[in-house]
Amino acid sequence: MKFLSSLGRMGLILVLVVFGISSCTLTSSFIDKLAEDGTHIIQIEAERFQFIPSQIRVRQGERVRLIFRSRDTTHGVAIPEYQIRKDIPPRGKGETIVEFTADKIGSFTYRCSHLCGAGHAMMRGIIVVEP
Ligand SMILES: [Cu+2]
Repeated sequence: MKFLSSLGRMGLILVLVVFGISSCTLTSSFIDKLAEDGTHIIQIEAERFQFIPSQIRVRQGERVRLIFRSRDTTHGVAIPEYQIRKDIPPRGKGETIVEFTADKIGSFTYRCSHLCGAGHAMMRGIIVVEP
């Protein structure tokens, strides 16, 4: 019994360590940095039917540059709060850059604006603008 519970505890620790490592490598493989001029540059990948990362954080007043790349087919990005709507070319055909100044605090949903398949309507992401 004692042996089993310690085995369970080790398993739990192992899961936490593996999960921690994989989530670290996931986030570190994406660009999220400040350029010399202060522009907040974030790279987002699009695939059926999600944006990765699905949530990004910026500060109010920041100039934000989002670089979208597709992992599969043509997608799109629409951010109604900033009057942005652009297509994202298919994998290997380039990237789509959108820029705006995050002047409003809050959480804003952006979505895919190019019909990409059955889950298209669920393809969304969140931009959190923090004070
Ligand atoms: Cu879509």
